[in-house]
Amino acid sequence: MATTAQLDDFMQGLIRRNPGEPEFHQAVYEVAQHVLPYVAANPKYEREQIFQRLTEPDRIVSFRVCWEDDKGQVRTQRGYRVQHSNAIGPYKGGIRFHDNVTQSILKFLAFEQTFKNSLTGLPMGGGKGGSDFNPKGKSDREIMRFCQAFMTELSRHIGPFTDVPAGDIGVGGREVSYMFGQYKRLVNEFTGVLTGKGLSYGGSEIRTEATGYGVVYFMEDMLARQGDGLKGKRCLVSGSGNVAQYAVEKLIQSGAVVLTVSDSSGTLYDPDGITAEKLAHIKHLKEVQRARINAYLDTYPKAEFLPDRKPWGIPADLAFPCATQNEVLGEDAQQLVANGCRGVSEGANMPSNKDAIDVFQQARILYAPSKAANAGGVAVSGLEMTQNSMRISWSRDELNQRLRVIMRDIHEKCVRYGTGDDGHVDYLKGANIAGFVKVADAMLAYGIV
Ligand code: NDP
Ligand code: 2IT
Repeated sequence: MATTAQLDDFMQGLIRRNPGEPEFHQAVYEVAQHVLPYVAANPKYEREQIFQRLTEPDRIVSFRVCWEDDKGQVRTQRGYRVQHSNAIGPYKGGIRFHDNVTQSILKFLAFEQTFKNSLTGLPMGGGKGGSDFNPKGKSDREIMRFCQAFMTELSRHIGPFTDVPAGDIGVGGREVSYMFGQYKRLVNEFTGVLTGKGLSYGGSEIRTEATGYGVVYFMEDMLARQGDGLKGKRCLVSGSGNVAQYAVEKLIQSGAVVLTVSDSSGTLYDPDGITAEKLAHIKHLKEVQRARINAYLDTYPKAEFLPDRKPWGIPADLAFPCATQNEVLGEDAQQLVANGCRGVSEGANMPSNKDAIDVFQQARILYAPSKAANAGGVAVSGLEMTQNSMRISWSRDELNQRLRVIMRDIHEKCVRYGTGDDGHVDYLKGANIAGFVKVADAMLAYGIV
């Protein structure tokens, strides 16, 4: 068995080889703590150094992106694509536009994506890309020019059998469409090279909803295993973008009471609960007006805005972090647990830091890690690829049912690999090992490549 000393040694080597990349170290540690002991008990993986090889991305492309703003000024940004592993399918994963994007963040996201995509059961490898471009306050034309400039270089590195990007923070339907339009112009091919496209040009029903819906489906399955359900549960959601909006939608449909959403300026607390009508207003504020979340108060003045605060201090039964990495720290987790929170399902990637996860696990509450809970988005991206290859479009019902089944399968895989002797399920351990095994077996079959 791998010991704490072996884990420490392994991490020291990783940190030495990847200096100044704390998010990448954090993501690898989270997986290594479970996969190293598993590998030690399964020597075929150890002999072939499978996990060590998986901590080195296949390649990282980094490039200059120049564009012109509305004032005619030249702007220079950095673009990246981290192609982490194509062991079980073409590289697949989103593109993030946010001013805090670094190589470390994209390496952590690409690493996580490989395990997540494996869990979906679909043939997709892992990758992630993005830029330190800040889309906030930019005009529509500026967004278009940036997306075109970004794709002009990225187009050399992607393709429907090579690498299929999609959206992530700061990249939604509008940005995917500008990038798809530019790829089509450059390559002169109409092909499923991006997912999250518009419905009239190769996009899939349910892709917009998939991540948020899946996060709630996963919570539903965890609760059902304990003979419980979502009805009447008070829920905290962070973020107010794509994932948060559709998590809120599914929670409302399931009879839960959603008390919060948030953005980087603070938390909106609506003690009466966010209804379907209020959610429609949030979608309008965020997608059409591109306003800040506190604009909600202009229409619903009984709600409260808590500037610079996260939702985690408000008493509730369940929490759904759907904004960004490391948004739930140890003290946040302690507050949640002290207030009686019984379950956490992660919509964002790596929203809980190590201290927070320790708190959840010691309290033995239901904790669904992002690579399992938010896999619904990339799963429906995989179904978009299938539909593009077959040149057909499945119906909304068909896709929602497929999403539901995929989320249930992921839950079962986590239970299979994560159940301890006392019957308690460690969903993080289950997701890490189940995600690893499929990729590892493919790598074993290929030999040393
Ligand atoms: P959006 O850009 O649609 O929304 C992001 C939301 O998170 C906004 O409300 C934003 O607020 C908030 N946010 C972003 N960065 C920060 C920050 N540094 N601090 C506080 N709040 C922040 O992105 P998505 O909803 O698509 O993505 C949200 C999370 O879900 C990310 O972690 C992403 O990786 C993950 N995810 C997304 C999937 C998808 O299909 N889109 C699939 C799986 C995971 P503000 O506007 O103020 O920045
Ligand atoms: O983190 C994620 O899984 C995503 N941003 C979605 C990736 C995708 O290819 O749909």
